[in-house]
Amino acid sequence: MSEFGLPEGFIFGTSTAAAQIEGAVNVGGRGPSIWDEYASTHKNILDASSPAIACDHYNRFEEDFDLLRDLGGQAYRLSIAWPRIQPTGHGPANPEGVAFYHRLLDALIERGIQPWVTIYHWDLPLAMQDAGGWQNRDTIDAFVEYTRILRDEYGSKVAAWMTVNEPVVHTGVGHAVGHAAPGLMLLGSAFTVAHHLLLAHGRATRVLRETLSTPVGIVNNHSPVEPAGDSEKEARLAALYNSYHNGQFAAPLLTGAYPAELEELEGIHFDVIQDGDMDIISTPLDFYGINYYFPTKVGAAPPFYPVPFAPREYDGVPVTDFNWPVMPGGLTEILKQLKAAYPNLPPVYITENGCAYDDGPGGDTQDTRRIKFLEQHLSAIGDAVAGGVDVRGYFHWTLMDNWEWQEGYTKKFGLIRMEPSTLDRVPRASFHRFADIIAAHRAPATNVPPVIDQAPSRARVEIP
Ligand code: GCO
Repeated sequence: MSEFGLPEGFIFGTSTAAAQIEGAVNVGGRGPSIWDEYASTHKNILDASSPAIACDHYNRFEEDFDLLRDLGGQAYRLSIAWPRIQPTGHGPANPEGVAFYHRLLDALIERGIQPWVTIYHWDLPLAMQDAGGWQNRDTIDAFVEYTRILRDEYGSKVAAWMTVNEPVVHTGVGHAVGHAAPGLMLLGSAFTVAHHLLLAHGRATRVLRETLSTPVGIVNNHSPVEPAGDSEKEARLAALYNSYHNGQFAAPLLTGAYPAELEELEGIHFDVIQDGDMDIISTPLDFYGINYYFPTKVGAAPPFYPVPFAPREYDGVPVTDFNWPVMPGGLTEILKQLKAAYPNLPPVYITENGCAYDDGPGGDTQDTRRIKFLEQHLSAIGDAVAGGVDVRGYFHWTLMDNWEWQEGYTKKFGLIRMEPSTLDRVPRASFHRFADIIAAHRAPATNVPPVIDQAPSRARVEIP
């Protein structure tokens, strides 16, 4: 047991996504993705930046992985950009893209770091979107082909596979309300997208297992939900939001059925589900990835709102630069809730957790808030472990400040400060604190009193 109540064998790492760090969008035969398009056409990025450079990790990954080695974690979660492997989402693999990820994986392995690979972290090839994207069931077949390429190329190098990242955010923010790529406002009918992403997950899982015995999981964003007040109406809205945010993804994966009450939401119809789909979606998982950032308080929506519920702020709770409440207890709570709701929950890894804080001039140069956030969330995991949840690892979001989607470079989530104008990397105090936590956890326990051997040992006998 560590300082935070984390079990022996618990692994530590950091988590990143291709579109947020790689840059080099026109290099090596990569095709455009929906995020390149969203950032350029829709002018929807807070600081008008784009993923074109991001952290230039494409050219600097050796330097970044040296820092990762200094951090000392056992594992690193990265994503592969589909448009680098198949520029249009179809057809033969692009040799330069394939070679790039071989170099990347080799560089990790050489440094003794396990590569944990996300197959899809939201960067759909743009040509696929033009053909209907995730609303089109054919995209699932294309995803399976893409997965087969990754399996055959990288199967011997990858330590764990994660099929899809946060389908709830990609569906809700990207396809229901249009605040992220591909910028569609399908409202309830975005349920088709959710269903297709889950099916893509299930089919990819089966394809990986045809030839590999590597663990396979999915990554879901989860948030415990509470009602804003104690009326029956508010309790009902909170339950409905819980079904939308958590149940819509956990239930089909772990029980083979969507929560029935989802159909109460306008536009959600289960008639997109075809025979056999739920069996594929509920293909058993080797592990379950959870991204946790904050809990959600839910009240009634104002008039003309497309859904009946709306989030409420927490009073008197500190917030990050993203205005997200810092509530580590929510992590313990959601872990316990998921375990109670799904007794067959496989071993859990926290695949993302982190906070945006600027430590620039005038900011928190000691990085104390990020350190506290990290420590409190590790303790929250320890509490869940003590409560019987099998949590086996923690990936901090994220290694270095990156291109934070619609927020551009304005939100600083990194253990390493990355200056967009110079691309310089400078580890923050939280990097050093995390390195110490990892080292202490990995080192053999030194605070255990030595066992006193009652029987005279040979050495003792030999002493004159
Ligand atoms: C996610 C997002 C990350 C974000 C992070 C901070 O998986 O949640 O994929 O890419 O950068 O959540 O907002």
